[in-house]
Amino acid sequence: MSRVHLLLLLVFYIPAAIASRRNLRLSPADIAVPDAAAADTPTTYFEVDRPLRPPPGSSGPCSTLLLSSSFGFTYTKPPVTAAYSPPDCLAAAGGGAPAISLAVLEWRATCRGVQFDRIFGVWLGGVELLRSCTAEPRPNGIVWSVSKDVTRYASLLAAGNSTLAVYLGNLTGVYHANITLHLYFGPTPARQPAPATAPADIIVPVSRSLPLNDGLWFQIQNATDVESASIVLPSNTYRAVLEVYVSFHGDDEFWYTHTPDGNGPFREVTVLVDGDLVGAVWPFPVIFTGGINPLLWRPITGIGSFNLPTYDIELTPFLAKLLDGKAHELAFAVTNAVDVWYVDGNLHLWLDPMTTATTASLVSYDAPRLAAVNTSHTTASRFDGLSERYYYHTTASRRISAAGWVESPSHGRITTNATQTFAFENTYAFAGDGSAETVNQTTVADAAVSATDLAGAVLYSRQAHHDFPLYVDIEAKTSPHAADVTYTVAREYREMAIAAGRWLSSGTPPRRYSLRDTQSGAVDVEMRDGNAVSATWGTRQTYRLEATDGCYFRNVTSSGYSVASDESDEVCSDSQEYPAGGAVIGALPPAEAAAAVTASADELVRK
Ligand SMILES: *[C@@H]1O[C@H](CO)[C@@H](O)[C@H](O)[C@H]1NC(C)=O
Ligand SMILES: *[C@@H]1O[C@H](CO)[C@@H](O)[C@H](O)[C@H]1NC(C)=O
Ligand SMILES: *[C@@H]1O[C@H](CO)[C@@H](O)[C@H](O)[C@H]1NC(C)=O
Ligand SMILES: *[C@@H]1O[C@H](CO)[C@@H](O)[C@H](O)[C@H]1NC(C)=O
Ligand SMILES: *[C@@H]1O[C@H](CO)[C@@H](O)[C@H](O)[C@H]1NC(C)=O
Ligand SMILES: *[C@@H]1O[C@H](CO)[C@@H](O)[C@H](O)[C@H]1NC(C)=O
Ligand SMILES: *[C@@H]1O[C@H](CO)[C@@H](O)[C@H](O)[C@H]1NC(C)=O
Ligand SMILES: CC(=O)N[C@H]1CO[C@H](CO)[C@@H](O)[C@@H]1O
Repeated sequence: MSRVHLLLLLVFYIPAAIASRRNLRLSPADIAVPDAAAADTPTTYFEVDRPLRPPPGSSGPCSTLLLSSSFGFTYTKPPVTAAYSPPDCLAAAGGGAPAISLAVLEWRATCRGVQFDRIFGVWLGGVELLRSCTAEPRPNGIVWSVSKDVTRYASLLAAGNSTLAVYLGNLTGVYHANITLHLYFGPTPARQPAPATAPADIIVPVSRSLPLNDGLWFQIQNATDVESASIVLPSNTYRAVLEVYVSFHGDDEFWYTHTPDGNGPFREVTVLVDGDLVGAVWPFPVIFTGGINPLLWRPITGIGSFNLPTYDIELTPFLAKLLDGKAHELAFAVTNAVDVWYVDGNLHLWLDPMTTATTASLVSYDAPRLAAVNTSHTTASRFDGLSERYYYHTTASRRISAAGWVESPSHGRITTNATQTFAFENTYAFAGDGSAETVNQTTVADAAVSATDLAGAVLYSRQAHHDFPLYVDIEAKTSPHAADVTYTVAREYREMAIAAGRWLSSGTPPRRYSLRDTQSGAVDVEMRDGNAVSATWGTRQTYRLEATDGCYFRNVTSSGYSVASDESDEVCSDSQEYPAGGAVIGALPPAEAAAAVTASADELVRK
């Protein structure tokens, strides 16, 4: 029996009792036939993202190759490392983090042959700089690159000698990769950065330390697994933000398809300080390059797959707990987790050089229990009187709110109030004969932070809204020796934020950021006698960013491996919505966000 046939049986025969897991992965061999008409030159894969532009008047780039390596035989081995020292041009530009106006980390790699997608991470001094997934190679090779804005790590890049570590566990092919740092320097003289809104003064890693095998991330294997690092904060800290990196693999790669007889489809990463919940991450469902059907991600890869999103949690209200000069446990857990989640974090800290110790107090803290509900039911004989349909509906919501003050000589007494609110809705349905399955999900995350002085004047405030609708549909039409399987995926990464306050340069309008990144794709696979004989596929992505620091629009469509249409510009049309002062507006309830995405998927399938 061929692998494809085995796969079809897995897809088509789904007894309800074990209905929690479906095979949403095809091996490279399963798509070898449709992929056989290979090009003679390497194919370029890409993720749609904004081009990175240095602020006007900047000089550079000054480019430094940090690491060049071939990743073969690397699975469960120690990460590849290289000694890092700040590039000479940084010292020439005045040294120190404030000289850097833009820092870009570029990963560029080639691979050929047959290889599953692999997750990898890049760390500098234990601080994660990039989490990414490799592209899946074709017989004649592929090439791809990722450029990430790493300006927020400026203090680390300038700090001194350190170790760069890259973990990429290869299984069958060799990846040749280069990592280059491009630095741009601000117009002279480097302006005095506004407190707390410029890159942090130091970054404390919340990850595993070298030497080790595997990545520096923690591996969270189940719902009771809690992984932590012991951290000590400088006692003159006046602001703390935890940046969290998250990816999900193995049995939880498609967590949104789990049914309540397994662990259900709801997941959240919780962050604990000495055992108390201080924040949460409700992640964007990144689909890796081998996910659902690998052809869907060629050549336009899935949103966030080459540059995984990270999530910020304001920890300033909790500084009272952390500023005693003693070690504290910063821990991660994943609600309902199944093996395995890779999670770690970077603690960004702002220090007051005028003192050796700030003082702080927690004013209020409110974190009601997670509200979560699963329901399920079965409907017999929908169209044909033969097939039963199983439906699962899950909702969840959470709020975490804390306020606290920090007093320091430079800034006086600052009261910070931080609130996170979340909502989640998932509908999962499948036909008992395996001929259809559908995921219709959305996650909404709102975060509000405000820092005020003793007189009540706003030093800094930020409201952010995230919306992650996801729709996946797999439909199979079978006859005795043939099958036609259609995979459809539609989703959106929506982010809106508005920031204001005295800590932003005075006189400038509030900083606004609005991104709508929508992707929909479909692949149609024709099977005969259990073998895939042909496949057609296409993807459309529209990316619309409007922000105070620049705009970008791109509309790209692919058909098979070719780009069918591609238009882009950097004109600001000011047509986006933003959260307005105080409250977040435009907060699409989960149901409406999911409906918007499924409407675009319907259009795609009909076409
Ligand atoms: C990496 O850099 C080396 C030296 O510049 C170059 O020969 C090689 O082609 C590069 N590899 C990739 C994957 O870009
Ligand atoms: C940092 O590394 C460079 C290059 O290896 C070396 O020349 C320099 O002495 C090191 N500096 C310190 C402070 O260790
Ligand atoms: C959960 O994972 C941890 C860490 O691997 C392990 O020690 C523990 O036994 C697991 N618990 C269950 C219930 O499987
Ligand atoms: C759904 O059911 C599972 C398994 O009983 C449970 O672990 C989970 O907490 C429930 N709720 C959600 C929202 O997933
Ligand atoms: C913090 O902000 C939340 C939401 O805006 C509000 O309900 C709460 O009263 C504030 N807490 C304090 C101590 O100001
Ligand atoms: C994107 O391009 C396609 C194909 O050219 C076109 O039909 C569609 O209207 C465009 N969408 C936007 C938002 O410009
Ligand atoms: C997806 O879910 C939303 C919210 O429950 C609903 O309005 C929409 O019709 C659903 N789409 C499909 C195709 O089921
Ligand atoms: C552990 C593992 O599978 N390593 C593979 C890495 O890539 C080389 C080259 O293809 C293989 O020979 C190794 O088996």
